[in-house]
Amino acid sequence: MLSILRKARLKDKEMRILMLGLDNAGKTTIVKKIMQEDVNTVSPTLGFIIKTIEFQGYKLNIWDVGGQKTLRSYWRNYFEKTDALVWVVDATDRLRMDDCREELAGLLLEERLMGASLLVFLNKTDVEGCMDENEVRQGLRLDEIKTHKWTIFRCSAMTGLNLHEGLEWLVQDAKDRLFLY
Ligand SMILES: Nc1nc2c(ncn2[C@@H]2O[C@H](COP(=O)(O)OP(=O)(O)OP(=O)(O)O)[C@@H](O)[C@H]2O)c(=O)[nH]1
Ligand SMILES: [Mg+2]
Repeated sequence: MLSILRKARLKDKEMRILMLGLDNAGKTTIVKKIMQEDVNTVSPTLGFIIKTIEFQGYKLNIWDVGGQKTLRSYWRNYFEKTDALVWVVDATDRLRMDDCREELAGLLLEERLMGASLLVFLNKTDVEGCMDENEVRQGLRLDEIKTHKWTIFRCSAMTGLNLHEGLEWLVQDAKDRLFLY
């Protein structure tokens, strides 16, 4: 039933994208960059922000939710109807890799996120000495994920590197799914 509803929405070329990750990962900055807004005026998100963009004929509703530890228990309020999960990782934050992996693992167990594809954005890769894809792939144990279709893109909300490529993957994934079930 859920998959039928999801498919109907995808047919209408509309997607609901849930953007999560630890605080300070750069979620809001990524959304701002995509919207071509000023990226130098972000502050921590205390609730959530929804932004809608037209991308390659699709209407993408992006839900950007605050990631501070005290706010994470509210994440579950946003799971419903999610087509894709964007997990944003701070490539300079080696110290919180375990925290990052555990939070992601928890999300992947959520029944309401079962049909969602997973895009991991490895953000802040403009910073020298940051982690690369392989390090994070291992750190998050991405290769063990069998329940969700996933990919990882290194990106930068500052330079805009790979942000469009990431969205492109999401839209292509939505198109593929129209033929799948
Ligand atoms: N160098 C660099 N800094 C970044 C990048 N993206 C975000 N930042 C910085 O990281 C900090 C946190 O960015 P936010 O976008 O507020 O992070 P967030 O994930 O939305 O944080 P919460 O709302 O608390 O969950 C800010 O100081 C940004 O300027 C990036 O790609 N490169
Ligand atoms: Mg934010």
